[in-house]
Amino acid sequence: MKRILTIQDISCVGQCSLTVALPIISAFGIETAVIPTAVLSTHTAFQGFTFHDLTEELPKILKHWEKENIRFDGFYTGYIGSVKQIEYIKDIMSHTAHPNAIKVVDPCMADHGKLYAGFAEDFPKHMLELCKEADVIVPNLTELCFLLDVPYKEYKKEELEDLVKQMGKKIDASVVLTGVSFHSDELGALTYDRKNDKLSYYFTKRVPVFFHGTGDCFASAFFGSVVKGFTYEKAAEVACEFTYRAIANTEADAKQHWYGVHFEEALGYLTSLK
Ligand code: PXL
Repeated sequence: MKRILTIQDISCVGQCSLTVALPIISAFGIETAVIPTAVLSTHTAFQGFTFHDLTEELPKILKHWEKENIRFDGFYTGYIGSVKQIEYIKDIMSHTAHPNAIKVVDPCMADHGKLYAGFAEDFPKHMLELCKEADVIVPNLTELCFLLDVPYKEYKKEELEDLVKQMGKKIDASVVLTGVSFHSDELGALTYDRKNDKLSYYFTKRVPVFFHGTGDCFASAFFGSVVKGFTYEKAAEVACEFTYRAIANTEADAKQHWYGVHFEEALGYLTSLK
């Protein structure tokens, strides 16, 4: 059985980051180890959340793992608790990777044109450094714009394709842009496979409600698919289908359950993949 490491926060309530990554990646039959970057009472879209930074735990954890000779087949990073963690994460990856371990970075820091609460204006330039370590990154449009330092606005199809290629070139990695839509009734992802210099799209029906945490569901299902051996194109398809199912499951409960999606009933889709 493959063993991977995912590094992101624990938001105790909120259905995002580790509380979704752990069950979703496990559903692929992959052993999922974690490093929490911070503990929050809820994710940052709630008012008045608590935040306990775990930055200085990271080097201690690595020191112990080195003694135990612990290695991983893949890494998936999400919400980072501090700029300093980026150097620590690079260290952890370089000391604990099996040869050919796959590295997925979700530059989780922004949405709808704005950085998440708590991130300084210069955070994207630090996140860019972590992206350079990745084989593939999974930004939304806001994150892509911050990483490329271009305005956040609606882009035409050809412009978007040019932006993901620019991004891939800048970090020498593949790029899966999430939340892509050219018609009001569809939503999907644009994948730029850098090695094959190939673009591909996958769309599902759009559920006309916004929920938090869908990027984390997407990234977790994408990562699980890649570790399982699927191409980036196929992995993006699986992630779109899974996220669509999770969102559709939540639509009727949107008022009460605004903070995340009911992904649990969609896990069966992942366990049945061949
Ligand atoms: O879903 C992304 C995410 C992860 N972790 C924390 C967040 C968010 C989005 O708001 O606040 C703490």
